[in-house]
Amino acid sequence: MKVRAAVANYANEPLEVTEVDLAGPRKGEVMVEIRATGICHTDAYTLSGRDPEGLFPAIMGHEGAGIVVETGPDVSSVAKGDHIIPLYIPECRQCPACISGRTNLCTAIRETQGRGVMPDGTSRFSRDGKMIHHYMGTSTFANFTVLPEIAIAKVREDAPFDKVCYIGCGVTTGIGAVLNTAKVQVGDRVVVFGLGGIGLNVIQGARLAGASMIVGIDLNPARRMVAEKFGMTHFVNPAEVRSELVSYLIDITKGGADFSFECVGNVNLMRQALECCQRGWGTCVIIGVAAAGEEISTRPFQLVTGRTWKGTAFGGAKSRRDVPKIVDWYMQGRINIDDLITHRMPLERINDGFELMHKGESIRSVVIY
Ligand code: NAD
Ligand code: AHE
Ligand code: ZN
Repeated sequence: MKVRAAVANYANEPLEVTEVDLAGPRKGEVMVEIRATGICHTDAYTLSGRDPEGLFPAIMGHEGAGIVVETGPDVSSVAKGDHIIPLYIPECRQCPACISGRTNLCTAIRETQGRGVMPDGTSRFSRDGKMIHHYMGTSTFANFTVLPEIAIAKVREDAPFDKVCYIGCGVTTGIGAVLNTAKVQVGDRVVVFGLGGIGLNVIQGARLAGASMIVGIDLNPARRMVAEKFGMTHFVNPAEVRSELVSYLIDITKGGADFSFECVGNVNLMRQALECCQRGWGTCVIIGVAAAGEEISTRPFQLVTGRTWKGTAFGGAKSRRDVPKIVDWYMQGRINIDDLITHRMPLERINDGFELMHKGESIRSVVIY
């Protein structure tokens, strides 16, 4: 069938909004009508050409919400009409990673996902007979997409698509990093580098966890007000700090952070985020994605003296289990998504969404189909 999509033809070029062909779901697959999708910085990263797994042409997007329109053979966990959120980290519940109980990084389809194809090695998207790659197994920048059944979370039907799409990446990543990966405790001191679509969700996660001090760091002064609304207690603009940033942070946290979070993707900040942690036990959680070739470094003494560096993908969330729960939290008013969605646009204006992100004017832009 013909569907409308924003195609990434080449790195560093605007997406082309056009009609493409989408083949129906095969065994274990589901066709979904995407109703809304957020634009995450990771989409911009891959479009920049710096992602070693970036393939072109591709249909990007990984923060969607929609409705099941057709199921392929052997699909049993979802049915036509179900409201769903696509999952770029699936949960097969059978692979060694899933059954380990130690990680959310399901390995069932990771290899084919990275090659931009469905688990059987082929693509459902094409144009003029030439294949177009899937992206992160989700391709939500199309009004219809095909997903493996294990990459779908069924959610309640009263949840608005244009808000809960953000749970498909940013909300879960930020809140999950605090609750699942760091396990922040009541009274902890938290430092957050980068107050964008992810960092502001880390802030709201830290407030949920009962952190006593939440320091937010951003070069963009406009982030201060919204971050305060989400629970930030102290704002730091590195451009205005007269002393060395790490010493300044250790000073204001009275010894260092119990937990710090890097939400930018900048390896220099990753080092600062580790080094501002409390001697003896402080943990730095890396969320930001840096390109292949980038490396993090620190004096090993930083680790010898009890600091820990760790990372998280999708906030450590077990996707099919946890995403419906986070949708419930939103519907119960326990978390705020509405104030982070600053811009809405039709697919035809998706390139404006990327521009707003690069200019620091948006927190999340959401494309409404
Ligand atoms: P964003 O563009 O919305 O936010 C980035 C923020 O960092 C902006 O507010 C910007 O002003 C700030 N910033 C930039 N340089 C800075 C500096 N030197 N010092 C302080 N602040 C600075 O991006 P986002 O959508 O929040 O994504 C953030 C990062 O998280 C990206 O690298 C993205 O790829 C990554 N990410 C990772 C996961 C994961 O599962 N690990 C999930 C989603 C996104
Ligand atoms: N292809 C990229 C991978 C970047 C990456 O780490 N992605 C995160 C999700 S970011 C969502 O906005 C992730 O899920 N990582 C786990 C995984 O298996 O990829 C690169 O840089 O190589
Ligand atoms: Zn994302």
